[in-house]
Amino acid sequence: SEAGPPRVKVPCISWVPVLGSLPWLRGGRPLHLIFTQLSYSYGPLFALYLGPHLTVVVNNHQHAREVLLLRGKDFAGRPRMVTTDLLTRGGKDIAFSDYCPLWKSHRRLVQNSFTLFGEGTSRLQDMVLAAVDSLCEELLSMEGRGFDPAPAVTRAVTNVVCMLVFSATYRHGDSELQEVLRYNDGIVQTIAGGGLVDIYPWMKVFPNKTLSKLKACIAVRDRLLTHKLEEHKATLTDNQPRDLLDALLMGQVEDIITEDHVLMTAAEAFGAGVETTSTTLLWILAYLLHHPQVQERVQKELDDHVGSERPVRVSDRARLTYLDCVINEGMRIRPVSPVLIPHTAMTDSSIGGHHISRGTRVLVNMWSIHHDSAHWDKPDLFNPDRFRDHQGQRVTPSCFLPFGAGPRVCVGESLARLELFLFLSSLLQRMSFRLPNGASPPDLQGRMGVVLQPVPYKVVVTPRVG
Ligand code: HEM
Ligand code: PLO
Repeated sequence: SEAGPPRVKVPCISWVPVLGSLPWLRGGRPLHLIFTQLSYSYGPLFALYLGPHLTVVVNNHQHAREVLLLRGKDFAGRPRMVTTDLLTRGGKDIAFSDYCPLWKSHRRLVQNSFTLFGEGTSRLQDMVLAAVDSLCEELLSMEGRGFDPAPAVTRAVTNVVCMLVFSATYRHGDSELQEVLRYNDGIVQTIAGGGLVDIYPWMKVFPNKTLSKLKACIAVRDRLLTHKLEEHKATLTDNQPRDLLDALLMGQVEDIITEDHVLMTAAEAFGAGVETTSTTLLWILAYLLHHPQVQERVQKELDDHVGSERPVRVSDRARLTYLDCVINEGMRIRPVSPVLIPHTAMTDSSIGGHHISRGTRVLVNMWSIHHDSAHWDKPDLFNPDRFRDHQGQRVTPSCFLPFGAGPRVCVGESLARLELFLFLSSLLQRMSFRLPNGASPPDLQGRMGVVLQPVPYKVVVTPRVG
């Protein structure tokens, strides 16, 4: 029988006032790597002070399951952070809003709106396929030359999100699209240098360049989105919603969800939709350059099940199991969000029998869970086959959680998976990627911005003759 609440405390790394444990963290390296290193000496569950904030770091998957699923509600809070408060008007979005009844209905509304466009209709597929077509055209026009695929990929993914959120279709070089790309880039550069963990909350008291650039980019974003919102309000009918913005406006039945919330949701779907998906695609391409035989196997699978006469469709997904494994392996080995978004304890609770008091920040280090050698054979090796069994059936290990889990699980997971599938299958059906002559393969360390991204690299594209 249990003898009351657990009293055992989580082992804590040394700390000093103001700086917290910072002097004990070998600076310069990304936090997920520092945490993984610390877990070797302190054990998989340890605490530290990030600035003034008591933070517990979870490095093993049983503990992660307690935090995200078993006691998901206890840990469903979000801390306030200086930059994300600016970004979301004090948490009027989904990702950075604290847990409360309003957030719950807001999140449900967004989820329903996604379902409306995502799984339910073929419209999303058509949108993605249109964007993929022009991406392929653009990439193939570079034939023979080495180039960085990032700008074209980002533009294509941005186009999909623009269609999804406010029905805009842009032609190459459109000035509004350029504006979107520019402000988004500015936010990405300024919002978080080393992940979304606010180690320096005192930053806000000093006027600084980064913060003013962030504010300027947010102002551009808000002007553009407010314009879209007004247009949508003026042309809204009782018919089918045309896009996410319509769906949000129509779902605004009770006025607890304000226009600010609608605006912040659109902005977030945007940011989340672009950064994560394009970065994941670029990681997978980088790994394919390192492992040409994996690319060949995907192409063989495409030839066997789809051929070259017609575009790949969502309905092909069930048969293209190897491609699915490649996507999963990419998200395992390089999770774009290696410590998820910080969680906070809403009440006194526990992890692994250790006491956690209310208000404690909790970081789930998905990086160390995805590289845990107790659960993965040679975790540093890119090996898509680990997601299939001997009969070629898909397997999903329980220590694989690139989208998180529980009450805070990513709301865009099925949209993201659909995009990753359609983009990669269409690209590899029509072209092959290789290194430019004499170039060394891409650096796989990556660098930590708002997401973990690959260092820019170059590819050469050759058309596949069908
Ligand atoms: C949250 C991963 C794509 C919207 C998250 C979280 C992760 C994640 C790890 C945090 C979970 C947590 O804090 O416990 C990914 C990955 C993606 C992806 C790997 C693509 C490969 C998308 C897309 C959208 C989206 C396409 C929307 C269009 C969101 C939102 C949240 C979120 C709104 C916040 C949920 C909440 O706090 O309640 N995602 N995501 N994501 N994601 Fe994604
Ligand atoms: C990316 C830059 C955009 O301009 C604003 C934005 C909104 C939502 C954020 C996203 C940024 C980065 C990736 C995030 C996403 C919410 C969920 C997603 C943090 C900051 C992940 C990977 O967790």
